[in-house]
Amino acid sequence: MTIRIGIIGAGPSGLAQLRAFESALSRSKHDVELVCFEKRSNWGGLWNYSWRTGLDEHGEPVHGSMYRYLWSNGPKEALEFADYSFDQHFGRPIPSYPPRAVLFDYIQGRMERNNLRQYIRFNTVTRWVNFDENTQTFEVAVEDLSKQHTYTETFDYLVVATGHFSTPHVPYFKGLDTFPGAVMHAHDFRGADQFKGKDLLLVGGSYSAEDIGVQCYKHGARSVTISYRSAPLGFKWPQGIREVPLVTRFEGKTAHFQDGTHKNVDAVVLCTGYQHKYPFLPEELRLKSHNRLYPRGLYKGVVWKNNPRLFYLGMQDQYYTFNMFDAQAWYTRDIMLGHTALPDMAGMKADIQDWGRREDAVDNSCDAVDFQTAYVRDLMDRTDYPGFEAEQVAELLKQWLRDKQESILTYRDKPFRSVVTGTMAPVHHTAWIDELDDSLERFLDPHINQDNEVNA
Ligand code: FAD
Ligand code: NA7
Repeated sequence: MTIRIGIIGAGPSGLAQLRAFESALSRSKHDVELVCFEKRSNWGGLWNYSWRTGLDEHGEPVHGSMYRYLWSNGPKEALEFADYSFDQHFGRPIPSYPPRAVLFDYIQGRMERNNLRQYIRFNTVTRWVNFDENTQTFEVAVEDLSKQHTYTETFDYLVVATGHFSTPHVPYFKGLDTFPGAVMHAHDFRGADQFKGKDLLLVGGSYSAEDIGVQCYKHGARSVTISYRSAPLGFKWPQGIREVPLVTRFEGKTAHFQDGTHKNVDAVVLCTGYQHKYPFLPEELRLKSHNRLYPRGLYKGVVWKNNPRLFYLGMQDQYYTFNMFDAQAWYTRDIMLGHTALPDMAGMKADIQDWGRREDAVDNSCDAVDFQTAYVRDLMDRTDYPGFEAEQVAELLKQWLRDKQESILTYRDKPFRSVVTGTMAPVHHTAWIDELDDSLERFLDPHINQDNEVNA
């Protein structure tokens, strides 16, 4: 009997699931039918940039949180697909920190090469999921947004790959309602241009505050003030960026901070993180978590313990991204194909508790890298995903952490060696701080030399 598998989302995680199945199906025959629902008109998830904010052309919440001038915030060698190298895709070595469009091209290349678009129903949003205990199947109600047509399909297994950096977490600070300038969440930030010459306040102490801060500095903001809750990011900031404790209230355009200081600002960007949100799932199937390395309730970080026919991909806080999604997808594929058996409920619970204890012992970023490396290694060892040296990637990620401590404005200029091909990346033709053009064409232009001159 044909096994029907539903996948929700065609971002890097959902695409990893399609690729994992395709790799098995190309080697031996399995009676499997794959259907991937993607609410947007193209694949790539967050890497498929949208200028839109708020609601999209169909009146659906805009998924995208990425912005213009977004460059990879970690070395590409830490996320390289083990079955599709950067060298293979671009035909030559490229620098270690590509802009968004280049990574989108890379994600897309692997899918096109394997003809995987055929499985995806674009412009199709998942509205509701119901699990039928009698038949042990999922009824998935979706809407074809182009045709405004709603229908239901039945699946034996369901994979949720809708990402968790899309629905903003928006706290209130006293006086924000009468703040006279722009107030937005990082989810709606689309580029630094509008803050040129402005005094900007960012609230938050993690990746979004760090990156939006340096982007706005680079593109000409007059000042960037980063207001943290728990701890400062602590980088050696250039003049023009500083960190202050949490904002307590706004009076007009004046932001007051916990340490009694204040600052007049023109705009506020709340870099206060995202919510796990799965409005299409009933409560008994819904993951409830904050952004963490090991969301509870998921065996091996992917199997919904209370219903092991349901899988979640990519729901972790992420040091590893594309290659971790691959390891997850290969593992869930093997469960669905019956190649890997799951332990009983007690066994799954004990394993979740064990990883939970290990997560609780994580004390700093290096520990977090080691934790996620061990997690990826555990998954890879259970599948035939073409193994990569995760332990070498861990060293590379720790170097990246040190590079950022050394210089938050130049860490993106460093090259790394691929653990997949052994190739050393070239140094980019232009230092990141001087490069205002984030297009693929300019990044890959072989005629621009390191003095930023164009050779014939
Ligand atoms: P997503 O990329 O979010 O894709 C989810 C997909 O599901 C989307 O296409 C969406 O339209 C679809 N979807 C959602 N709901 C529904 C529904 N109801 N029905 C149908 N389809 C639906 N990672 C890095 O490795 N390097 C970086 O530099 C980096 N920078 C980042 C910068 C920002 C601002 C953010 C927010 C994240 C960044 N990330 C980065 C991490 C990012 O999470 C991953 O790279 C990756 O995009 C996660 O893939 P995903 O498929 O799990 O989720
Ligand atoms: P993160 O990494 O989840 O961080 C969220 C930040 O927001 C974190 O520093 C929180 O402070 C802060 N936060 C949350 N609530 C508040 C309130 N109420 N007040 C002040 N500060 C708050 O999200 P990011 O958006 O930075 O990064 C997500 C992804 O985007 C990441 O993977 C990158 O690749 C890009 P805390 O430190 O907990 O005190």
